[in-house]
Amino acid sequence: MRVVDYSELEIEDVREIARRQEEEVLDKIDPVSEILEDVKDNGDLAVLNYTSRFDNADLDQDGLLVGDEAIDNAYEMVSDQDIQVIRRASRNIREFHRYTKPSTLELSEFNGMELGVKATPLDGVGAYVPGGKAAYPSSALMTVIPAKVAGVEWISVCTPPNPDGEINPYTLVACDIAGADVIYRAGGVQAIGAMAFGTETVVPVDKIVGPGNAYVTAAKMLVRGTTEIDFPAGPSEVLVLADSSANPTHIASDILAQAEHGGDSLSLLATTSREFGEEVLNQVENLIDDRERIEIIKKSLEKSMVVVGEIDELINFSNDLGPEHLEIVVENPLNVLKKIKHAGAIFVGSYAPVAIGDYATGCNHVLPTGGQARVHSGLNTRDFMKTSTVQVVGREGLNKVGDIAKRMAEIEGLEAHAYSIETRLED
Ligand code: HSO
Ligand code: ZN
Repeated sequence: MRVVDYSELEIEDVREIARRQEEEVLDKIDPVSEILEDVKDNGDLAVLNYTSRFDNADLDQDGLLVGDEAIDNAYEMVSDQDIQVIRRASRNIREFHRYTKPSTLELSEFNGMELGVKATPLDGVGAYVPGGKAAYPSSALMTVIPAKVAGVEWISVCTPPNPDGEINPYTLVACDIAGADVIYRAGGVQAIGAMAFGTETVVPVDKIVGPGNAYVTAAKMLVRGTTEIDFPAGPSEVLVLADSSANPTHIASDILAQAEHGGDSLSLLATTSREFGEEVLNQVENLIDDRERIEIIKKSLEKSMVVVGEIDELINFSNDLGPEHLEIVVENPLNVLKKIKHAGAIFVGSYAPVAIGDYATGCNHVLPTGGQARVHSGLNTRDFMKTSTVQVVGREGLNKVGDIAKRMAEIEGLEAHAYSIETRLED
């Protein structure tokens, strides 16, 4: 991990850090489009072929669908305590998402009219839950529960099988507790294609959400148009903004936690104190040997960086970056929080490691990465809803604004528009 002064950084360096995933995703466009075309043309057969090629799992057509028996078996394989933990996590996620859900219909008075918005859920949503070597039951909770809370009628999950053709039992239990209607054994590009175009087995959906690798992200971008997607959620990243009041061991533990996600994940520390930054690096060295995923961590830390600067410079750095996760561990965190413009999820205080939000606070962990937090919010109930405007207009409202509409219509040469107002004004 290198230590740099903020003043040495060019804005281009910062942009490059933020956009590190862009090129990786763009590189995949050609192979990914070929797979998508194949799935579109050949349905289940294509999905099964790619499942065999990429996941080393030989399924037959019936194997694409997870049946009740497989779910019952999964419950048998997971201890009662762990089922309770998943239930508790899901309760917190449900509560937070209920609390932040937009109200269904809200009307207010404007110029003698009643105006407002009516929010309605999407009909069908597909959640992509990464799998393969690692299992992410938490991502099943984070995608399915907000959809359920939003009122989506049909929620499917695609997740890749292991070489035995099975899905991790924790993921299955989490999908079931979250309320998924159907689970498919399919991963990668073929899963995204199947949910977008539909196959003999996989029902097409209106929107696909969830994190994935560069292939999955490229596929989501390519099916846009056929179906909606959430946002690019690629390799994970954290920016820790800390001063010397923070505990260096805690900060080092968060850097290591971030790094274990994958060789392509990114951990950055921005600090007002060079000594503190160096102490965090010492702690990383001390702690790294005891970590199980040390090889992945080492790979990820190659790109990591400590940036030293004044607090306002570091806030600018963060805003230029738009990190997926931002930790604020300084003496007056609320002053810093006020100035933060772009970040997927913000963790405030020394007892708020990213991992607490990954699993347990109830906030969502599916977040925009690669600088996308500059324009996107993290996954939330609004992603599963859209709004219609509602305009209740009576005589009073018409009298107040009718003349505007009539004259604007005349200016635009739309005589029939003007007439539709006039005939009412004269009533
Ligand atoms: N930090 C990841 C989510 C996750 N962490 C899942 C552990 N499991 C992206 O926000
Ligand atoms: Zn994580």
